[in-house]
Amino acid sequence: MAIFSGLVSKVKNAANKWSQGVSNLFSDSPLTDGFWDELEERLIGGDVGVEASERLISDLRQVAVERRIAHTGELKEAFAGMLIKCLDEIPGMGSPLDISSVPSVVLLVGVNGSGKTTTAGKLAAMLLKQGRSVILAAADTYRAAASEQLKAWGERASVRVIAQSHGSDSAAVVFDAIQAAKAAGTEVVIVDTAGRLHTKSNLMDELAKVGRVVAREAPGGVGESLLVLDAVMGQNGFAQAEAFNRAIPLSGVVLSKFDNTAKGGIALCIAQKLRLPIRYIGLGEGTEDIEPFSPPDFVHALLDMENA
Ligand SMILES: Nc1nc2c(ncn2[C@@H]2O[C@H](COP(=O)(O)OP(=O)(O)OP(=O)(O)O)[C@@H](O)[C@H]2O)c(=O)[nH]1
Ligand SMILES: [Mg+2]
Repeated sequence: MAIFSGLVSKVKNAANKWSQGVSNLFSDSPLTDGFWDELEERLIGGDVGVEASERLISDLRQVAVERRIAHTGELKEAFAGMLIKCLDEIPGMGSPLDISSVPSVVLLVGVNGSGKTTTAGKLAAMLLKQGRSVILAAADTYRAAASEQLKAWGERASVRVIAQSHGSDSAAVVFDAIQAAKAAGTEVVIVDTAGRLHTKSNLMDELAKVGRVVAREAPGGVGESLLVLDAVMGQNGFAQAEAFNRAIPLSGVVLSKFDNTAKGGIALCIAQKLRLPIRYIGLGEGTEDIEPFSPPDFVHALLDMENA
């Protein structure tokens, strides 16, 4: 049953006081103006974003009038439905990796420390568990310890890691990895790229070059390019998305470190502002701490509701 799925229990554990605060607003209390003020404050305070919060509240007010609702608890179901709709209206929300061509290439991009290498390791382990063959490409050739870090993930998951020496061309590493995958018939190449500030144009050009190599060498081109966004950064992480999208068209977001944020509303804000699907959510530092993003499961966990 979906209610026991990893996402629900992990989000419930992680979803902290913020979501409890929102959830507790829906109770036996009479519906007063104070409820609307408090709901708005909590949504905006929880990183849902001003525009999305205002829209949600105006829609919910309409429901309250139409249905002549007297107690806040009667609005909870409708509110959950609105949150799910907000997320579901973005095409591809929660869809699994497209690994239809062999080899398929999955690029992980993002600013420094967002969780790319960890996500690469987790996704490799997840695909392996699904019976897929995987190669990891250590395209972070900047940071001295980067390929060692990826190799440790490779060892943990028993996945081959293609790396070159520190300072070498990251596009060359990706080229090598694709050739190795072709030679071995490996189904998926997961590319861990270097963290980069989206404002550094030379680094963004380098990413575009990696994209061109993948487009040329992989049969399906850039299958997936996922922006790994740190949930703790909240809306401060948004400026980067546009710049990354320009260097390499993004196919979605991995929302990492959700277990560390005190503001679970960021997922809704990503949907509204970035119009990019959240594909996976990171909920810890361990191999298994990644889950496909399911809007109904996520919202029901946030609002502490049973899944329908
Ligand atoms: N709690 C928690 N920690 C995470 C998660 N994902 C990554 N981390 C931690 O965040 C830190 C940075 O993760 P990395 O995977 O090295 O990030 P990165 O984007 O590869 O970093 P650079 O290569 O330096 O740009 C590490 O300490 C990870 O263990 C997550 O979902 N939850
Ligand atoms: Mg890294």
